[in-house]
Amino acid sequence: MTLQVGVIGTGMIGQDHIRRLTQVLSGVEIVAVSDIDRDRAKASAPGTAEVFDTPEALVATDRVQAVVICSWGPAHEAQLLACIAAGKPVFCEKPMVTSEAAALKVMEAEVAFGRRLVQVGFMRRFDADYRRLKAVIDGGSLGAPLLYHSVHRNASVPEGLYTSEMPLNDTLVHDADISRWLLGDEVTGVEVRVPRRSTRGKDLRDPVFVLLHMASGALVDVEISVNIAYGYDIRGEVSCEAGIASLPNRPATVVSDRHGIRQAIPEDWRERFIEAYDQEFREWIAAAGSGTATGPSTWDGYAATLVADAALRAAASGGLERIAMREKPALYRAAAAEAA
Ligand code: NAD
Ligand code: ISE
Repeated sequence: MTLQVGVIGTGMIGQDHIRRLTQVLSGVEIVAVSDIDRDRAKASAPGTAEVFDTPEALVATDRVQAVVICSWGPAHEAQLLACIAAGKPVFCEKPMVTSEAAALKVMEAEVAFGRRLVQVGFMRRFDADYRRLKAVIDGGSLGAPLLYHSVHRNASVPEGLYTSEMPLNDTLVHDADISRWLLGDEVTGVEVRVPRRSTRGKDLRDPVFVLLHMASGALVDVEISVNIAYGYDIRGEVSCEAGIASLPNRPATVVSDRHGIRQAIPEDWRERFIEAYDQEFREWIAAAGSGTATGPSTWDGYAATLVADAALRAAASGGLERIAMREKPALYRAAAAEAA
């Protein structure tokens, strides 16, 4: 069976996901697109896909069986709620939403529906390097994880569109999610330090140094730099009781010439995580075809939103900002047990 998909938001990542859904993966067809910029939607529409004037009309049409949301974060809440109301599986790019109140609304709607429909775009969980790192930690040979060092560097971010809050409520959500997943833990508190600013960051708070306090007592430090020029560099190292486990440096085309030996560094997330996005959608297509979702859930989107909110408070207060999570609904407890 071919899954008929509608894509909302046809900007940078929307176009990249349209490419993989039409040129890389099978069992899927894009039948509809929508963007507030109608011309962009029209230019990105593959084959015979219909261009819809509103996301609501795209979600409502019978032709669309499942939805991919790639619009800006603040637009996700209404679009997710429309998909849940229509009972349609939906892949939503991170951040799932941009406030705790919105996360709770989406979670309550999905719980009331009674089945998982939402998959959040935390693609690192589908990356082979991160999966191998998790297997080592879960295997237990190194003992308990005590510290995780996460480095998240972007060569640049779009000026004007990427605002001062975004290192903490748009970029940090990846590190928050992968820390919870790798360590099998929850974040209970957040501290933020803002060092000397990079002059390349203009008005941005850049870089930032974040400390996540985990329920087990483990600590996670995160460097976020969003204008570091030299490339897109993602690193991770877990210090455990009896050893360390790290992500490899990659990708690693080695160039040797008269200037010496150099390794290429990815330009941005599209290159670094290309296989992870492919795998994330492979698994989504299979789940959505059965009317549900897999991987990062609304609960995970909610957890990341709480970290983002706490990080913004911590940047303002300079202190440790605590996080209080709701009790995990049975819908997500069941999903976690299946994934284990
Ligand atoms: P972008 O600005 O290039 O594209 C966003 C598109 O959404 C634009 O075309 C815009 O017109 C459209 N849009 C905005 N609001 C809309 C609405 N209400 N209805 C319909 N269309 C709307 O941004 P982008 O870089 O493609 O990012 C889009 C989303 O994907 C963001 O949430 C971002 O955080 C996320 N993202 C995730 C990753 C990842 O690694 N998982 C990477 C990049 C972006
Ligand atoms: C972007 O939206 C992403 O999600 C990338 O993975 C991240 O590295 C980048 O900082 C964000 O702006």
